[in-house]
Amino acid sequence: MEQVVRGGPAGLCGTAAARLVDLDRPVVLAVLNVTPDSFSDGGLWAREDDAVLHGLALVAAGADAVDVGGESTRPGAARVPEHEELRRVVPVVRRLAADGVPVSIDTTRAAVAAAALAAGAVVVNDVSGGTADPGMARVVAEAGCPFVVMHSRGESADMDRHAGYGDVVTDVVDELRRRVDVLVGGGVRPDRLVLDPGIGFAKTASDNWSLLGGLERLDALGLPLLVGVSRKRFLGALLAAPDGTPRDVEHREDASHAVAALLAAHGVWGVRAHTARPTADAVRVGAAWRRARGAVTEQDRSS
Ligand code: PMM
Repeated sequence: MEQVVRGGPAGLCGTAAARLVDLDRPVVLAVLNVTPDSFSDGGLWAREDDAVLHGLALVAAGADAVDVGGESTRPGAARVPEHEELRRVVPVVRRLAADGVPVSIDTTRAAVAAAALAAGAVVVNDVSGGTADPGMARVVAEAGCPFVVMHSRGESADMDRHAGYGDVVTDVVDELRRRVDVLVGGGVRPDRLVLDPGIGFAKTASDNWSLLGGLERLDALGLPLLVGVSRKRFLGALLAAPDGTPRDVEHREDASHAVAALLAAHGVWGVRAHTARPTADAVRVGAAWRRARGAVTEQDRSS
């Protein structure tokens, strides 16, 4: 029978992280933005206690890990100073990790990644794929932790200007391959890497769909994939009203869950999402679909 989930990254040590390996479905990485201005949950969890309670609630509802971010990456967002990002995320990471929650830190700064790892985070998720801070490779190499290398171009403030591709899948695959080479050259073990096509980052809606339709070509890079589509603009555009008004962020959930199921049916390693229970249900459906399809293919082969 086909494998349901492509092997995840190595280096997930400790009891909290042990929950992320050997699942029969993709990992659900739940978003916890400790920011006043993220595009869908900005301001909701900006207070430390609220953020911790929400993180625990996400895990209780079926998330496998929580991705804590202290800097909005929404297109056009301005950067926050490093000391402010540290102030936002470190106490939340520490308290969630102390409660046994596997925590991923969503940052492009090496110093924030290092502080979060010291506070108990077990994964580093960098939307710049290690390009924003030359110190990032060393931090993740020394920690030996899994590193999510997301594809993007430019910074949040100007990324929309960079959405120009020949063939978007070819370009993203090539750019990710180059990132992997640089990171491995910088001492990061290849088996620690997870790749992410960066849906919505320097990409048009049509680019995003091309990437989702072309995941096999990303699989060819031979590394586990994480994909985040939850509540993103391209879903708002897909679900637009007849007059062209995009569907508002709060009402993109069902579409987000539909894509999560399809991603699981494809066999990605992980899905990044704002909801826990419906996303966990969706990936279970997709994984069961994939198993059933594998079993049928197996029968066809042996008959
Ligand atoms: N998307 C956002 C932030 N961080 N990290 C990864 N690896 N992949 C993503 O698609 C991704 C990310 C933007 O969404 P948010 O503002 O809701 O967190």
